[in-house]
Amino acid sequence: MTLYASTSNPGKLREFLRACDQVAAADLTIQPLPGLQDLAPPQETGETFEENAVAKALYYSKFCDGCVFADDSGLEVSALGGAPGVRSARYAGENATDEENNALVLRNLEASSDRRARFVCVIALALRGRFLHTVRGTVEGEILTAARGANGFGYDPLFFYPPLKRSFGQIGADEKFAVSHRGRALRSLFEWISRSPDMQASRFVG
Ligand code: ITT
Repeated sequence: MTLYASTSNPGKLREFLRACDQVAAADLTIQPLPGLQDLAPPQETGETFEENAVAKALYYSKFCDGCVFADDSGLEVSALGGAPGVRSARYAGENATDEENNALVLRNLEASSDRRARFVCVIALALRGRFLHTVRGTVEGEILTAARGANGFGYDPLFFYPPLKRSFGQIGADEKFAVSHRGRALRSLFEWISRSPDMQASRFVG
């Protein structure tokens, strides 16, 4: 069965495509949603990761015959009351770059000794406009006082992961996927699919 990844974020897509080899459940494979770059992106107006992930999955699944999934994810910083949260991609403004978003997080945390943060990833699965399931993955860490490393994307260079004593910007893609919010969510999704009789039925196979 092919699952189509509906994301416009190249960092997420890279992780999903590479992950597929790692998670490697029987006969499950991930491909980019064909033609996504020609579609207008859906509005992300939800107040939760779940709402946004479901809205994106439902929207994109209308343009495809197979199962489509969408990822809504972001960084929750304790001292910022959970911000940037669902606004992670647009924290410093509508078309903000990763560097601008990272700089704003550092600036807003300048006076804070509480550096606790978590990444959250919610993946929603849909088939031809019908909602199927969501899964959630999280990972706890700390916000550094300056970026470290150039791997990954988004807030990775600011996110220190204590068990590995390095930031997500300093670890490799496979190491990140083994512990990350996205890796956890995707593994849950694969488990759910492998346990779901409906998903095994041929009418769902894209
Ligand atoms: P799509 O909606 O098309 O998937 P997007 O980038 O707009 O792309 P989101 O609305 O879910 O996706 O925003 C997620 C933001 O959270 C992303 O742009 C990063 O800034 C941040 N983020 C999510 N996962 C991350 C990760 O693994 N590492 C670093 N930053 C991450």
